[in-house]
Amino acid sequence: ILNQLIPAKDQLKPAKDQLKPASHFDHKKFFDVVGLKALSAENVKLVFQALDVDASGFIEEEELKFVLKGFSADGRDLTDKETKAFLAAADKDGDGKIGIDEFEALVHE
Ligand SMILES: [Ca+2]
Repeated sequence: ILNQLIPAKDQLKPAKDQLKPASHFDHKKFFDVVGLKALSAENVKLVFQALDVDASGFIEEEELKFVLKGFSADGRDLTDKETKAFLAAADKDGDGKIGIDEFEALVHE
C-alpha cells in the first residue's frame, strides 16, 4: 500500500539518507522526503492504517519504532529516544499513542 501511495522510487533517495543509522531522525523532514506531506488527508489515513500493524486504530510506540521499515525494507529501527520524541510530537492528547487525527495533523503541520 505504501508503494502505491508514495511516488517514484528515485524520490526516495533523499529519504534513504534519513534512514541511515548515523542520521538524526527528523519526522518533519522525513514526511517531506518520502512524499507524505504531499498526500491528501485521505491518503495519509491509508498510510496510517498501513503503519497501524495490529489495526488497533492507533500507532503505538512499538509500531512507531519500526516506522522506517514501512517505507524501505532496509530502513533502520528508530532508537528509543527518537521513538519517544516522535511520539511526543504527535501525541497531542497525551494518551501515549498516535491516533489517526493526530497523525494527519502531524504530517500536515
Ligand atoms: Ca496499533
